Amino acid sequence: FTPEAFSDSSGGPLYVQLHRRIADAIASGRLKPGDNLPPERDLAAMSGLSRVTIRKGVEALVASGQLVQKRGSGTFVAPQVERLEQALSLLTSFTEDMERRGRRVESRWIARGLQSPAPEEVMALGLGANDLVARLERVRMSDGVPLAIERASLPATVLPDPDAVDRSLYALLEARGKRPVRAVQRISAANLIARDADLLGVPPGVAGLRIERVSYLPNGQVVEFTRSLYRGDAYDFAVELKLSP
Ligand code: 16G
Repeated sequence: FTPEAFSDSSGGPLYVQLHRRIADAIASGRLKPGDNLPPERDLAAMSGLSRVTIRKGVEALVASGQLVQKRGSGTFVAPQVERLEQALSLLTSFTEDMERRGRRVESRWIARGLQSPAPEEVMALGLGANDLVARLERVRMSDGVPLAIERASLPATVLPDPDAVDRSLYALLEARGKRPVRAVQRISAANLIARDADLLGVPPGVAGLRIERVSYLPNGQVVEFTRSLYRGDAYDFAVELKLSP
């Protein structure tokens, strides 16, 4: 961060140059997760840039999740999560996916109970006018790291007692002979709004993946309509493709 490193002409706005230098230092490992960034005034003295420029560059890195600011103790390189590769062709549960990797599974309950369904739940679950829906809302975590927010809706006929779900919904359904055997899943991009970002411990606006799963019993009855938000920095989804015969 010497004054020579920042040129007025070639590299675009100065705060963008600063942003790029810090991002490069993180990518190359010269700055490591948990490292404390020097205070704004020291960075200004080292680089010859104004404090306003430093602040702008740092704020952009906080917004993109590469730096975190802790009140009273400064700015740090954000902890990195290990990316998980998740196969898309198997109908597995979060608990199974994590246990297969030898990871600890935890969930934080946000809400659960029997309620009147919203229009999209009526549609997805094929409910009648007076039917109830069991809602399970959890933050799914592994080894202490929040990975996804999951909002599952099931017909009350399938799950009349949402409080019976302990660790694994699929384990409970399996024990009752109601484990789904087929599902349709849709994945799309989403920027995480403040509330969801907060639940996942990431800055608002960062990239997430919205996943919708509708699962079926062998007789075609819908078991669950689950809407999840996965951290974009934690998942790679993989699927094997074959040439059609
Ligand atoms: C997975 C499923 C979710 C299912 C849950 C059950 C996706 C996108 N979602 O997270 O639909 O309800 O597993 O997990 O894969 P559990 O058995 O651990 O409660």
